[in-house]
Amino acid sequence: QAQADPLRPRYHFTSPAAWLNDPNGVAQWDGLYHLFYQYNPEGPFHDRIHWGHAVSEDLVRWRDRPIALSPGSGPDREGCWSGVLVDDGGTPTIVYSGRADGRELPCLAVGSANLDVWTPLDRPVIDAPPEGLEVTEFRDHCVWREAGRWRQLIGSGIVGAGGTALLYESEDLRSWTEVGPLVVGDGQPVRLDDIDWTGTMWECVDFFRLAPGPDGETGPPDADSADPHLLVFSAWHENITLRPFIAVGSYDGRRFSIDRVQRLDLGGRHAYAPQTFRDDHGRRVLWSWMQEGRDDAAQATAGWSGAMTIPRRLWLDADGGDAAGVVRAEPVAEVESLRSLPLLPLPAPTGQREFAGTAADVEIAARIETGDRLDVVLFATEDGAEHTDLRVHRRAGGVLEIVLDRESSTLAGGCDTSPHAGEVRSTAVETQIRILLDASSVEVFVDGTALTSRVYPTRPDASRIRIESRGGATVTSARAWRLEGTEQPGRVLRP
Ligand code: DQQ
Repeated sequence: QAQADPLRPRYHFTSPAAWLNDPNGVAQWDGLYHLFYQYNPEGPFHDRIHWGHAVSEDLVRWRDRPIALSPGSGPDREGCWSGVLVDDGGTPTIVYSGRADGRELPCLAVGSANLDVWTPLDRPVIDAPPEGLEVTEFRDHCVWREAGRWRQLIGSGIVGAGGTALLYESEDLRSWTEVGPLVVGDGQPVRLDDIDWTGTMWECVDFFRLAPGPDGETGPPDADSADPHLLVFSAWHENITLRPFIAVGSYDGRRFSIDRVQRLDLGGRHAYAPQTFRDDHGRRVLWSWMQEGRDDAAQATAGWSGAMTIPRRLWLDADGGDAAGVVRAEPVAEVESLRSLPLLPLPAPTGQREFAGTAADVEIAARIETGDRLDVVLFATEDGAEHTDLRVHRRAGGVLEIVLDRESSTLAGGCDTSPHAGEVRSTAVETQIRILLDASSVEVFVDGTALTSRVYPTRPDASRIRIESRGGATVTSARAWRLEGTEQPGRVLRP
């Protein structure tokens, strides 16, 4: 049934069935890519969370592996929440957040050589959040080696102040000493003035260094390096505001001074809980969870919930018109290996380009001067009853803005049809627009600014894609391909 579902993404990673949320333990091990993820095999809802697992040679075609972690009888008996995979001198090791009696407990599991079989310790590696600090939450991990020791960040928040990441140190990954909050200001543990990115906690913190430039060197945090350090976090505000951010700044081995914070994805909760890793090509690769935007009843009927974004390469553009640089994202090049048929133009009014596709890769280059606008209409029916509208326009003052208007994206009730919008920081004369469509997902990249969303067209003919120039916007090139699915039939996975 799941395979016939027209809204189930075809070439994006989804769990075999039921529920998927955060990417976990993203890594390359002996050349093979590993994706672990928050998984509930019992149904399409968040409950007792396991770790699902899949492997890939190329980041886009995946094979399921057995469930890696299941709630046990110890500190993870209520769930195995998000965490990371580290190489402990050749031994695969997972650091994750166990839950027991409503408490959040940092846990550790040791893996077999092929990363299929995991043995958790029967006790947490940290018993409680730091004393003397009133924390809101305490979970999710970033672990690296620095100056001959292990270091770890745990996502947290300080009551009355906002989200933070708590820094710890260890010799052996099993016993940890607190160093303090990584982000500090104004004499407060953490003082952040904009609730929009502060939240009440930072989930899924991820910290690394990245040199400026399209091929900038990247690696774990290193206080001896003068390269910019980047902190990825998902601002959580009592479960209401859920948005991923990335902060650029400097790191002195104890503290991170933020120069600038930017939204990591203009789609907010639809590209949540991002995690990155450095792969063997030296790329900083990012995954996020494409959360659903339809109600629980629709997810229950579908039998599945959640997908991963296409992995993205991050780079730091020092020329983005901002001293601290602009973090850019683009789909990894491997996605091009899924391209099959070029999508051919359909008859359309003059000045428009129209074709059909619901699993597609669209590349547009355009000149958009002040006051001009380029529209790309997606998932449109012939009669216009359903359509999702991407608008890229240059406002007075030269600022380029993207809007994804979902108001008419579906005739179904219970779907989130609010718009997404934001600015693109770019000085490029020609704007590069890339769109990846997949059944119910839309990923847009405008000069490296990402906007991820979900839409739920109901009509079988909601497959038209139309490029329309408004004002003097000129399309200099437009190409599109169908992308082949990678779904494996009959995937069933249970503990
Ligand atoms: N999801 C996990 C948590 C994390 C949250 C639980 C982010 O570890 O904080 O499934 O979506």
